[in-house]
Amino acid sequence: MATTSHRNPVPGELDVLVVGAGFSGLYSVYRLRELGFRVHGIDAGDDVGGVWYWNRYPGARCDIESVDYCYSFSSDLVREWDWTERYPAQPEILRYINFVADKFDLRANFTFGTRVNGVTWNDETNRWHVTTDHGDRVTAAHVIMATGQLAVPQLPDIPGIDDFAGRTLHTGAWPHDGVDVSGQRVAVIGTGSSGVQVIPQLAKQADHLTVLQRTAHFVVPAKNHPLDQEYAEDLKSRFEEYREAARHHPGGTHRAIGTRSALEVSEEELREAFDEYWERGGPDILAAYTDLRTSEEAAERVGELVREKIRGIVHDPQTAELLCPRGYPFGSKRLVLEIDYYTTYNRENVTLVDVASDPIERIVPEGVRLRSGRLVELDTLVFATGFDALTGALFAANITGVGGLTLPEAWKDGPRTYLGIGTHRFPNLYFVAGAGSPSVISNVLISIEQHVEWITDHIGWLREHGHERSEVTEEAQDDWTRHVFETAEPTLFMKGNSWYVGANVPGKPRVFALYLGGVGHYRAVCADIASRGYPGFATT
Ligand code: FAD
Ligand code: N01
Repeated sequence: MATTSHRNPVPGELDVLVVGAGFSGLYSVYRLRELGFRVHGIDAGDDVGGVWYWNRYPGARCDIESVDYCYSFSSDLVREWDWTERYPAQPEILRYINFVADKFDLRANFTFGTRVNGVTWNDETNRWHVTTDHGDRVTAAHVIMATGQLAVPQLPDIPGIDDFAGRTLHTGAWPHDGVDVSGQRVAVIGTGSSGVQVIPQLAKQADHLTVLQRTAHFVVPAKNHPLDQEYAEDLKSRFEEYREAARHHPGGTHRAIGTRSALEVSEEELREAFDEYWERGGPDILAAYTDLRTSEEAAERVGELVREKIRGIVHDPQTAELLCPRGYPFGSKRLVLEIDYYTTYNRENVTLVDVASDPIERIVPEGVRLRSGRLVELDTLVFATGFDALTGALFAANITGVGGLTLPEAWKDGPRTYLGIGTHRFPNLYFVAGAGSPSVISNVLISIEQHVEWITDHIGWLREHGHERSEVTEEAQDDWTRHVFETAEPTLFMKGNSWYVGANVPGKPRVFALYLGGVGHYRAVCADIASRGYPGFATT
């Protein structure tokens, strides 16, 4: 493990600088080092892990199965690592990432505890000039922004947020030495994936937990369980074949894809299927019918079945009704997986407060004051309020391209990319698994490996062909951005006020910027472009 006391120096001259030491950054550095490039990575965190380094709140866990949420590039790695649970918890994923970093000696090529705060293109030298908050100055031919999708915690715009006399925490920046809330009055704001995971854990410890809910999310059981070792061994014995199938699947998973509309099945048949999915756990119901992502009527049929389940679990009818999601279609926000979430509301020490009907007016030294005048007195206030997704970390890095154009200026109406990989007027700059690509709509690990391999192959190709510069053309970018929009437009995603459309960040353009054309299709498009000498990139 790295420690803050030792900081690897950042080389002044590089072929490639990688920003980020999560799954994307680690694999980028590994691959470029294998290809013989002078490569170095920088991360603001004090060690590897990315999301799994920062999100240490109790209950943090993956919603993709462990056997899928892992690298596939090394058969030794696949053989040597054993997952213990169906859905791995944060400590296990972080152990896995550490295992990878140790196995491939990746820390030697990273500087931690360092934030990149300036990335500026020099059009005369065809180089990026990068600065950090430690005063480092780096010149790099290429920069890979492996800065994640959900790396910048977002605090709500509530007046008085700094006035609170107790402790405030954000799930995305959880203290490394843990938090003991025994005997305390605690509140959580936010009931998305993070809130749903942290609430049951805090309820077990706190004297009293108040959940301040603005919108109830659709939540289905994870049905997590210890991983059957025979099953895991069997997968390992045919892992490449198993993974290859996922690489060409629309979601980068092994989810069965239904061929019928949810509107054409009888009530009885729908219920039977729904109950089966509920018992099995996981988000696979989303793919069970052809139109759950496109028809509000179809989505509502399933949405109502979720509400029925909630009413069956939560004892207090008023609380149950408040927990029933309404006002947006099932599936239009990320479907949340739960462990003990709904049953937590049957505990005596948990209160659900509807801050949609009685909004939070201000945070005061004693706690949270609602518009009605009600004061929720607190010792600890937890924000599970999400992230400035996709563009947050990129904009914060102060990237300036050709002619002094900044990335926030270039993307003022939303991200504009070619393949999600690059953007016009920012040559030799690459994004991993972000806007314009399947990203978090897929099993991100599949998407990360594909992107890193494509980007590093491209950099290798440029070297082979004696090119110094690769810039996305405006035409290719316009076409791709239009295509991304066309895949999103018919879906229900635009109907949910979620981070998917930037709704959680004031002033962010309302754009669904992820590519919904399918992981397999996307992969084929990228491979085709590479095989044809990278049309859409002006290379010189
Ligand atoms: P990250 O892991 O976000 O790493 C980016 C790194 O870049 C961070 O360490 C950050 O410190 C660093 N960084 C950013 N800006 C700078 C800068 N300017 N200077 C220096 N360093 C910088 N995806 C799934 O597919 N399934 C899941 O179940 C799932 N669960 C998730 C749970 C949580 C709590 C969160 C927040 C996300 C989850 N995701 C999930 C999405 C997750 O983002 C990806 O799965 C994956 O971990 C992303 O890896 P990454 O390396 O691309 O980015
Ligand atoms: O954040 P979110 P998250 N007053 O944006 C509420 C991944 N992830 O951290 O819906 C009151 O989803 C907001 O309410 P509303 C996953 O991709 C995965 O939970 O805007 N409430 C909402 O309830 C996920 O989608 C996993 O009305 C306020 C919540 O805060 C993504 O990360 C685990 C408010 C934010 O929900 C983000 O999830 C964790 C206010 N002023 C994260 N402002 C797993 O894999 C915001 N809210 C399991």
